[in-house]
Amino acid sequence: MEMEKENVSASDHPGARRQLLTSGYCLFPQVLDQGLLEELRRVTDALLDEQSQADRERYRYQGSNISVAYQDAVFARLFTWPKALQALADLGFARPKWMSAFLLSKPPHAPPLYWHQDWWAWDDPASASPVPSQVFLMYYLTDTQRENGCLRLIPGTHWQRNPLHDLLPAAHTNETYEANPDSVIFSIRPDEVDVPVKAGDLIIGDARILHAAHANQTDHHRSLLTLWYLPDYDSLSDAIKARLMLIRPAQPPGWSETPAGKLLEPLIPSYQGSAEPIAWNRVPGRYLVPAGASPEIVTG
Ligand SMILES: O=C(O)CCC(=O)C(=O)O
Repeated sequence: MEMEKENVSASDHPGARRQLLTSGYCLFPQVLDQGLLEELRRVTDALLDEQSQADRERYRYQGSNISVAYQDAVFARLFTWPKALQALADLGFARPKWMSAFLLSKPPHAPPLYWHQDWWAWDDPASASPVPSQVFLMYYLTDTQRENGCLRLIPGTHWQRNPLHDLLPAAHTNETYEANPDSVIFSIRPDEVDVPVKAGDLIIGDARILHAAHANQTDHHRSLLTLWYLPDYDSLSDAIKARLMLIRPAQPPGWSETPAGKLLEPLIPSYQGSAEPIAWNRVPGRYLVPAGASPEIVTG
């Protein structure tokens, strides 16, 4: 029995859900295969070539901020990748919906990405739940380490207040895009951890967690696909569902009839009700637990 336990991968491990709930992220090694990785590198490199100079400048801290959805059928394969959906199911999320995805690619010698969190419905009581309402699935297309801009995060900040919360402006606003490189939003934090990965590993994280990325000090670009999912869509409030209908990527005409469209269709969220969309609020507020509380508050 013990032997079996030692051989299980992170994706089978019951500890992965506990880690997601208490620390705010977990790692599933080698989820993408080489063929898909190569196709993704080819398609994303072409998208990067098409970027305008204005976008390169505006998103210099992200490296790029390109919404990816319907440009190429490979993305529908990625969003519905069975090993990733299995990882979500192993975490207890058997009926997820896909929300959006972005290509963040740091060119050679690019600056760090600022600290931020990505949840946007902080007025909804679900913001206090130990279970995430929204998760990222991050796939780096190259191996990462500190030198080429790996992910950094502050464990536990998805449920617990941290001194950094008081220092950050709302994420992804002009204040962050135009921040000075010596701003506190780029600071080294005492409680941060690096999350280096191999290409094709999958990091699943809570949208509420504080995270950032190191500078890319190498001569090679470092690409990341961040996919956003609603892990338990049915449980979301109508106000959140109504807002999601306003922000989802627009499908090109006829796309739902294509093989890629049919593949992705079961993961597309829908809402026919008449609720008022919840306000867009990226500032974490009363639903975070004060610093000093025990993680038992999360797992019970
Ligand atoms: O570039 C990175 O490594 C982090 C990207 C990120 O913060 C995000 O996608 O929300």
